[in-house]
Amino acid sequence: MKIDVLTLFPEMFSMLSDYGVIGKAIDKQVLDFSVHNIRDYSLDKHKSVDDTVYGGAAGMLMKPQPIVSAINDVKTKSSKVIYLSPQGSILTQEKAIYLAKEEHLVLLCGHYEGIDSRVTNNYIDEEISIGDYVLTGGELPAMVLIDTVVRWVKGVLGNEESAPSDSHCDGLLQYDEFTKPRNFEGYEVPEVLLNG
Ligand code: 21W
Repeated sequence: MKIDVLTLFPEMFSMLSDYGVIGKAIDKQVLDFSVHNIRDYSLDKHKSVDDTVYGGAAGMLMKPQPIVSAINDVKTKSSKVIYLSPQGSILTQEKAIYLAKEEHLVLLCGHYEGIDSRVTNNYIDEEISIGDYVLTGGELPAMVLIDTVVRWVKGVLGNEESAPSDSHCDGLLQYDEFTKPRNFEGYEVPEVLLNG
């Protein structure tokens, strides 16, 4: 799978590529991962990426030119372009499994008050939110999406198959789990679990 991230804060993504399961997937070349700074695509003499909102609303919006130039630079016929947006449909396990089947994801991270609607209306295949709370940008949501999608890609987890199909429930099962020691500060592991 190939993933390209478009963001104003590319450094934030080093925590994904430098550690853990995602870092290993990149090392194993199961995941081809690149991050692009939207500011590098600004044709403006000050490399500006935002501007005021028509109609007098407060705040700033990301302007279309740098974003669309960045999308056009990375996308191919087989790309799915996703905008991480508070207005998007909420990311679910089912959605993650479906996205893991895609060849190429382009993830656009917004900042300020969002992006010009001509971008969302004409250059984006899908808008995804990670939940009903307000963040300051799309970078953390993009990392959440990558983390949950990539573990469904074949070869990413230790075993050759992808995450087991019932793992939807695995982490949510309602039984307690214990490791050593058998007695921790007076708290015992239940007797029934000690043999077998
Ligand atoms: C928050 C962007 C609020 C825009 C003009 C004035 C991506 C996110 C985000 C953010 C607004 C996700 C508007 C869960 C999130 C994200 C930053 C307000 C309306 N336009 N999932 N006001 N929560 N958040 N836009 O915040 O970019 S996925």
